[in-house]
Amino acid sequence: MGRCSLIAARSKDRGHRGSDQRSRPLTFRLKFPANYRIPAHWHPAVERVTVLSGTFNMGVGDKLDMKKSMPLRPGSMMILQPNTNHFAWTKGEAVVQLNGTGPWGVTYVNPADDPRKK
Ligand SMILES: [Cu+2]
Repeated sequence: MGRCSLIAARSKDRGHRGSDQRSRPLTFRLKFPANYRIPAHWHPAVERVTVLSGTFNMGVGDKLDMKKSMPLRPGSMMILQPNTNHFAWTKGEAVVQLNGTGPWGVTYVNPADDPRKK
């Protein structure tokens, strides 16, 4: 599996990997390679996801389930309330913009899925 790369932001990929304790608006633009998986996780604040290119498949639930996801195409948006377990995956490359507000963080439902521990 390739790596998700951050295209534009002031910090490293904190969208799905790290945290930011400051209270401020955050924007991350991320490029996901084909066949990428983001295991189920949640954030402490609202996450607004806008797809810029490609198809980004997202779903809500405690476990990544490709059958329970929705394909989001360029221009589509998904808004997730705080503490909502969600997951995503790609088949082809996709570029996505995340907007959130700090304090920001990511908690994986299954701690073993946490890429920061790998
Ligand atoms: Cu998320």
